[in-house]
Amino acid sequence: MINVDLAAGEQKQEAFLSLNPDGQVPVIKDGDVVVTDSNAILVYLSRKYAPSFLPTDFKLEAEVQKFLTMAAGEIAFGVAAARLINVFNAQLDAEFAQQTGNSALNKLESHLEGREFLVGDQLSIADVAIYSYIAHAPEGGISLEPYPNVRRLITTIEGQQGFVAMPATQVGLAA
Ligand SMILES: N[C@@H](CCC(=O)N[C@@H](CS)C(=O)NCC(=O)O)C(=O)O
Repeated sequence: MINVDLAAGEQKQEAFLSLNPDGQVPVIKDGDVVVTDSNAILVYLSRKYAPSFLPTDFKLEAEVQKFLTMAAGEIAFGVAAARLINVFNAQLDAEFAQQTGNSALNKLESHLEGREFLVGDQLSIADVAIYSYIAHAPEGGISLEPYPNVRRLITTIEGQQGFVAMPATQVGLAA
């Protein structure tokens, strides 16, 4: 694994741009194959190395896709944006981020009532896709206290064999 120093702008330098012209992490290189974008990476990795993480049943696969869209949409613009504002001082609309974040959490909370996982009866890339920003929502000032089903899913994911936590935020976290 190669860490990219975002604060120093390493992602906008030629070496990195040759892998991802968008100048954003994450990127994976698997042999000759380069894949950018977190959801694309999840699809690639599950198809190639962990097929049980992406069901082939049409209906379940469509369900998974719905949560990938949510991860790149409401979650990115909600809890993830709120964290960017709080931790990295990003110039984004804080009220919009809080509302969008809580709205997505409410949807997840209802969906998870009586379910262990987001899709079907086993872990899939839907759960992985929503995990990081949701688990770190409190860093954006969005409490997970009102969302017990969401907290249960986070605990389930963190209990999986091979789980690796995101490094603690190093910079600027408001006390
Ligand atoms: N849709 C992309 C978004 C990637 C993204 O926003 N990456 C952020 C870090 S989480 C980044 O590289 N920011 C640095 C920059 O844009 O310069 C994905 O899901 O991979």
